[in-house]
Amino acid sequence: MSIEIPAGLTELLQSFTVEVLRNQPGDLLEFALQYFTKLKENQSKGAAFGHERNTAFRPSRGVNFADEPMQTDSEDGEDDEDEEEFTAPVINRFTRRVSVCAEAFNPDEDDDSEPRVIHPKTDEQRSRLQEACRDILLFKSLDPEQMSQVLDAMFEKLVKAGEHVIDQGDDGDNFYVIERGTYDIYVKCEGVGRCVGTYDNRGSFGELALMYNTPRAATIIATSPGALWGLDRATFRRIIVKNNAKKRRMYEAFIESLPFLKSLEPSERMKVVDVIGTKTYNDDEKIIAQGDKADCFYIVESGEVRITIKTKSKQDMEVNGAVEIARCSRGQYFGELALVTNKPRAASAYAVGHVKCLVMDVQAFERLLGPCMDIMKRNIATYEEQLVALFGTNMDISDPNA
Ligand code: 1OR
Ligand code: 1OR
Repeated sequence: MSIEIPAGLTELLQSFTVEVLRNQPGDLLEFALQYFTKLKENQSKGAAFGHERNTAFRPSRGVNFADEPMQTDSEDGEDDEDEEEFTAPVINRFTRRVSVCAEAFNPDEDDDSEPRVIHPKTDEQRSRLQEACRDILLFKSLDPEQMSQVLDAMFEKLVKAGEHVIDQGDDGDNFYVIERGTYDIYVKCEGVGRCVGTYDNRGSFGELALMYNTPRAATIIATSPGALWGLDRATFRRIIVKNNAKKRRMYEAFIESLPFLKSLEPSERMKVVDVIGTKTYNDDEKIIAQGDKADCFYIVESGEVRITIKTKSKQDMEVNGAVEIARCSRGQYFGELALVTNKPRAASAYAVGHVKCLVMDVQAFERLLGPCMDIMKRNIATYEEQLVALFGTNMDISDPNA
């Protein structure tokens, strides 16, 4: 006996799933009720099928993302695709944004006929911009032509202390690279905003809403006068999101194979790939300096990394007052300790030969690797035992300068 799948069932459930992923509703049943009611209404009006454009479904207040009121009116009147609220989803086989998490980039969006965004800059501005973008992980795997288009499209934005650069729940307009200034990250939890992190004169934010077509996931408030470089949504999607599709193909299998990420769902592992950048180091180059403030987490892709620790007493095995305590090779990670303990780097890390690492910033580490924390903490607990085995004494590894 064969079971027949009714025509339209797959598309119906697929579109619904996409909207659930886009809106992340707290109450799934309520969301489903609204979604299908709206769909039925539009179908009765003859509008749902055969429509050319898939527009976003927006739930009404009460079941929206993170308890944040959705924007219900367009403040600036811009013609943005995501501002069409309460429009029923269009179900056809050309539906765009088929999966928000598994495939963020749709090649259909790679419209080379779109005019390039260019904000002219003085030489002085361009050199400041290049300096600010030097360590931006999302830009690390762009080719020179892509990077040059990104730099052309970026524009300077000065902010005052107290200014909200991004508000949680809004639609995403720009991605921002920090040139200077300090910023607080607030995330609403049961309606109450909580400061969950900060940016201190470096880094970037605002990529998530643009990558996944989701509302802004956090509020970013300047806590000092600052300067940012903005990159518009269209250019971000055309270049960065397209490049992420390539990154996924390159790193999917490797990330999949890492035992310490096994607690992550496949879609979460893909998000790890989306935010990582690659960095390469020459033989003996310093990757981490003991005692430094930490802002990154590393996974070795190729080569070997030597971990050393400064000691007070001179011993046979020491080189320049530092002793080798561990080596990390392909698939192993380092640099987690300072991020987990919120303390300075407990050891230094050096390249042995040519080394390539996948690098993640601290915000992404905290946002994405929560489920892997048990494994990492268990491993950290063994550091102390290994220390005792190595030196026959117990040292406080969390404060190397003590
Ligand atoms: P966006 O486009 O959603 C807000 O706009 C930005 O804040 C977001 O992109 C990130 O770039 C940035 N959770 C979500 N977004 C964060 C977080 C964050 N940190 C920075 N952003 N968490 C804090 C981790 C330190 C997780 C909180 C549960
Ligand atoms: P971090 O952020 O402190 C240095 O930057 C990294 O070296 C650290 O994270 C770990 O990922 C890695 N003690 C301290 N850090 C270690 C150790 C370690 N092994 C690797 N790292 N051990 C205790 C001895 C002092 C382990 C010795 C085998």
